Amino acid sequence: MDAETFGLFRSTIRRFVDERLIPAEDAVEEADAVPDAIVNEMREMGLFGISVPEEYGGLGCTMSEEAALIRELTRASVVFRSVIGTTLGIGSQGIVIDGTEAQKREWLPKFASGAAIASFCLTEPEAGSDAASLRTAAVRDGDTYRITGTKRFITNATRANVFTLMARTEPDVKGAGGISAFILPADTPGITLGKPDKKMGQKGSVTTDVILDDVVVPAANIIGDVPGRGFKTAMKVLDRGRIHIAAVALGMCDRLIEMSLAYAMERKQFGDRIANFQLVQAMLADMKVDMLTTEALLQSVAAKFDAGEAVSLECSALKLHASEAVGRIADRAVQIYGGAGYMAEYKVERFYRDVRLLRIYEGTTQIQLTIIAKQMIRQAGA
Ligand code: COS
Repeated sequence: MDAETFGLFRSTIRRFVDERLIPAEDAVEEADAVPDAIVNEMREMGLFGISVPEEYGGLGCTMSEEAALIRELTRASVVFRSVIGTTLGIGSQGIVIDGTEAQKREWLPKFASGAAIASFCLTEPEAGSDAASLRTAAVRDGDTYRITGTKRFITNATRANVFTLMARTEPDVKGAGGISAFILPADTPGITLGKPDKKMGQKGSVTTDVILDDVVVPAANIIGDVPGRGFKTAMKVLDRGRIHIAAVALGMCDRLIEMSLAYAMERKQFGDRIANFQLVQAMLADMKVDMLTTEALLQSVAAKFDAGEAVSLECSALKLHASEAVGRIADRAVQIYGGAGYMAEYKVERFYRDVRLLRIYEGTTQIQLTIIAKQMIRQAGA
């Protein structure tokens, strides 16, 4: 996309956020659902196609461009981003990165247009941070596999037309090597969904269990058509996803700072606006520093990713920093609002709950630390 077209697209998203999404936030929280009308508008704007290469009908944005657009979008409640997030990110990227040409031709145009929604099924009841211990079994049966198991906390499972699903195809190989990634249409017989989870926050973004009971899928649906590579595919998808999550965090940083500054400049105590008190100023300044360091790190990691550099360590550092930074910013926002910050109508308490998930999904802060340290040790030994 040339700079002018990109700039126009970005301002269109900004207008959509200000005029359509922010005014709808309360209703979405109340109903615990994003209205279909908004999903359709996102589809018409081309938001589902951000990351799909142009040759498959998408906008072919670079990671840096995607991050800038997602930052813009997540000035509104992060649940709007969740509608498109799995399709342009973790649900589709396994196919983009490792899929065969036939798999790309079949699925990517549908993702790009928003005609098909994708979800990512890695986590299981007993396999969260230790993803390589997953137990969902895919047993070879002629030209097919029969899959049985349960996937947990699957975002957009209720909307999904297709799952990117990791299952163990070699029962004797423990750990990462025995796992394959499948493209699994959601209407395949044997798939049922659990009840929507009741969550701390992010109301409007639905997660459920995906239960698989002897689900038959063609062997040709293994991503890349090579069994045993699914864990690595998932890890590559998550590296990229961690940059995306940092952009989500940054959008929320922007919004929380905007709101806190406006409130501090308007709210009066002790005969003066609270923005004039140095202890409040310290909180505002700390928020800004957290935002700027996140912004700088995001731009640098996304640029390296776009240049094709190996940035797994950097993706983890970025995701860790961004998610912790927005957590601190949300905490300070509640503090600046004071009693009002604890009350639902002022919204910051909602964002405080919403951003808590960012430190957990797509790899907890603790997992990011272990990835960083492991890589440091590996690099030192090289
Ligand atoms: N890109 C490519 N390959 C990768 C990779 C990456 N980012 N990370 C690991 N791999 C490869 C390794 O090179 C290794 O391959 P070899 O056996 O050929 O050497 C294989 O994958 C296994 O890696 P590793 O030994 O590091 O796996 P572990 O089980 O020790 O740990 C962690 C993997 C903890 C990093 C992984 O399980 C993880 O990211 N957990 C968090 C999962 C998560 O984010 N869940 C969120 C839910 S999805 S929203």
